[in-house]
Amino acid sequence: MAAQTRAAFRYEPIETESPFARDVVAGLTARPKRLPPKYFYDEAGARLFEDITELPEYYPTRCELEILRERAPEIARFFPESSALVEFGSGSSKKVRILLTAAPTIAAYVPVDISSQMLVQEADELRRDYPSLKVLPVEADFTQPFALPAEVAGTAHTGFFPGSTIGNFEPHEACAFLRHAGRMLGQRASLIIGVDLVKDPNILNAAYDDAAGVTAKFNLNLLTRINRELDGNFDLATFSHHAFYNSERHRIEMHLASNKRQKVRVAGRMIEFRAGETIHTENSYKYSLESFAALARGSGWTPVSVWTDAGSNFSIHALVNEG
Ligand code: AVJ
Repeated sequence: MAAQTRAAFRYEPIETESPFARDVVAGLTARPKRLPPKYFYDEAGARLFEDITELPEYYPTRCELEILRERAPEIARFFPESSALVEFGSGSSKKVRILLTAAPTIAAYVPVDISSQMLVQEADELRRDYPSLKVLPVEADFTQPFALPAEVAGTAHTGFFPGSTIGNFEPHEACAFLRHAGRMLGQRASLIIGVDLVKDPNILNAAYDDAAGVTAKFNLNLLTRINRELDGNFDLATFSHHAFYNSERHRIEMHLASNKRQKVRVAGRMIEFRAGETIHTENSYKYSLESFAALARGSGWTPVSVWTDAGSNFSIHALVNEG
């Protein structure tokens, strides 16, 4: 087909495309097909995630907020005088506000997020509400190396990585991230990190396949984003959200399953789907208190405190970087 040949040549070679285009083409031409979960968070996706955090089935955010409210004074002891708090994947600032209020020792707050809209808006609101706090947002993909603002170079740093976002990494990637964070935050730095816990699979399955279908919309929004940004022609009505707990691997898996055999255009390539074939869009690893402490130790950190909510659904660990 002449039109299709022309279209294929119009596209840039894969090396010169955006990271999003490169990752999507690589993931959809791999077997099994996969897409990195960091791309969920365009403007619509970031909003859908905020809706997820309010679902009755999605316990992690509520449980983590419970721990933060209950334990803020104990957590605040990990923030040295005049220090900088660096938050990985800041999103909405609801959680960090609890810490900022409990710890006036924090002089600067460095939110790092891939979603620029939310980053700028939340930064403005924080400057209004905490007038003596330096708010220094960094728009970056924290799974890749990035630089901290020069303004905080001379000060002590504490990391804050809430939400169990660490669960999106494969265990070996989580280890690499923790090592990288340790180097960036410096010797003697602490890291306050939220980690979702292994539990009854029924509770886990419900949390990622809610009755209102918000998680399904969040998952499918990735295809809408590809259609818009990479000239895709995914028909969302022909894909369904699948989420289930993989108990051997201690992780929730999210997939998008093609309901039929079909071809889809993405960034000038044709991607073929078998009936029932899935795109693996997310893993959300669950840990025990011990398994996470062991991962932290193996990544150069020393676990010093851990807190859970009353129902033992979720944990927050305090790790210290002893160099
Ligand atoms: C933001 C990675 C912590 O794994 O629970 C929620 C994302 N995906 N529902 C999680 C998510 C589907 C969330 N994290």
